[in-house]
Amino acid sequence: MIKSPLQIARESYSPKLPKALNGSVKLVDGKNTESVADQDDIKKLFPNTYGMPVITFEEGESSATTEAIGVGLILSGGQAPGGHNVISGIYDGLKKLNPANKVYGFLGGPGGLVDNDYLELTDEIINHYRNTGGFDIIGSGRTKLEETAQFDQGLENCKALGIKALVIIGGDDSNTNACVLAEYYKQKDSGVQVIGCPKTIDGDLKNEMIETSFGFDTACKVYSELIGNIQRDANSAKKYWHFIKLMGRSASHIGLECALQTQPNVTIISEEVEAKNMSLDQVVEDIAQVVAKRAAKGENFGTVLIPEGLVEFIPAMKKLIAELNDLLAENEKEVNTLETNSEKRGYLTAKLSAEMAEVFKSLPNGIANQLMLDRDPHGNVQVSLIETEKLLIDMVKAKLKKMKKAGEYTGKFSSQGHFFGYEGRCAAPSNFDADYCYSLGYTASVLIAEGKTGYMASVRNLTKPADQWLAGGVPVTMMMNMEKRHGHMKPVIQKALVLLDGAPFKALVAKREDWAENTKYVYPGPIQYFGPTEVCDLPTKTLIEESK
Ligand code: FBP
Repeated sequence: MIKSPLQIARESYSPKLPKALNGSVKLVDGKNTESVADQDDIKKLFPNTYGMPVITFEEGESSATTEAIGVGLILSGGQAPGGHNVISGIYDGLKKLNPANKVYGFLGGPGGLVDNDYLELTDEIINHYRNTGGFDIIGSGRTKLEETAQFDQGLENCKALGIKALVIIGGDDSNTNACVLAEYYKQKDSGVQVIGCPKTIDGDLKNEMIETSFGFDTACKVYSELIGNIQRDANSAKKYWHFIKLMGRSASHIGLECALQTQPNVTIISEEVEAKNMSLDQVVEDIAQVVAKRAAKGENFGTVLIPEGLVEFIPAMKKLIAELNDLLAENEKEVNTLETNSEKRGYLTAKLSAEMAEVFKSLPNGIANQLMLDRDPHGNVQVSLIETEKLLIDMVKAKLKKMKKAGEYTGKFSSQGHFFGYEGRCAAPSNFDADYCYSLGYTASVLIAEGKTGYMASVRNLTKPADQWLAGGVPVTMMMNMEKRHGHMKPVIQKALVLLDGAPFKALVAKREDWAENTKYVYPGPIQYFGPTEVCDLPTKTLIEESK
């Protein structure tokens, strides 16, 4: 492996741990828990793992097993900065308990467990990956574990390797699967535990016990650096409006965090669009008004941040996508036999409700085709493939043309479209993510050694210095509710969307009119790994606002 000087320097960074994890750890049980909603359904589906207490770690006498065990790790879903530190935290935690403990990484995501494709992790391997970005140590994948046959095959493979626990490092869907697996293995009395770790740059796996998912901090810092650079370019050349779509799937947490870091002219928050029942045309109108106001001051440039899930939140589009999801699930074979997009569109239009057929017919070809693309294995529309930034540019251009004719706009509109997503998912983790991920991994190793299953590793109090962080475990069933997936009601971890009465959104609302008309850009610059703590160790603005 050829290493950059930064990578070599970062290898020797020692991630910080919460105080309770530095020595012997005592587990303290809290109250028994309930799921966030649909308690009766969830309880019935998870009779063996429902209602367990929240666990907090304290310094004190440990009751962990020191008998040598094997542990299997799975990276699941999209990459997020810090995954390698979760793995090194688990590895170090387990080796500290007993150097004879063995750690296996299943290759290429959950599929590796079923296919028995694995790598035994050693000091030599781990040391090359400490504090680095990416998931390339073992790779990731989106295979959904849902069939009993997959669970049984996985169990057989674990038994053959002497694996007593699996750690699934993933987002809400992967941790839902982890919980289903934990329940199944417990019900079978199989002796294999399953622990989850909260990963996703999207920031939508969070609740009172999980303050943030790992990777969100670094990814937002990378995007904010890029947005800042673009804003500095815009403010220098003064000739382009930049429309920047940001990853994040459904939730707008990334867009909101980047807005708080960079102060762009327009920030669209999907959750607000839905709450205000806005049409696409109204979203376009709002942007065009800002363009016109700035043009009146001679400022024919600006930035617009667009969450990638926007189309799913425009009420008419949301209804259309829900109908299309069901139709595509029910008629998968027939749809796949159709060759062209226009045949598919005709076939689906005939099956849609009359109201939605009209909406579908009114869409430009590009976006209609994108809405018909295959869903991911969890039934989600692949919003990263929908070119919303281009759609909005075209619509704003058309609106400004009309405004010009009506004498309401006199400026010049030149635009550039961008999409930031993959640029941030494998960045070298910030100090925050390096420490947080290592702590999550170490926490998972303690939960395993204490014989727990159906828990997610939790590290809280994150705006404080790392030694004051609180580590422990949260039962995954506590985060669940029932939702429609692939046309059926399923138990899933409730997705955390941007709360319109939450402090981060309110912080945006308080400033956005000023930022719209006036140029108040902030240029955050690149992530700093070495230097003063007020530059290098800052958590996200979202966490800071939420902790006030
Ligand atoms: P996870 O939810 O698995 O962490 O993935 C997040 C994400 O990066 C989304 O923001 C994005 O919509 C999606 O993955 C892209 O998926 P893919 O990597 O399959 O293109």
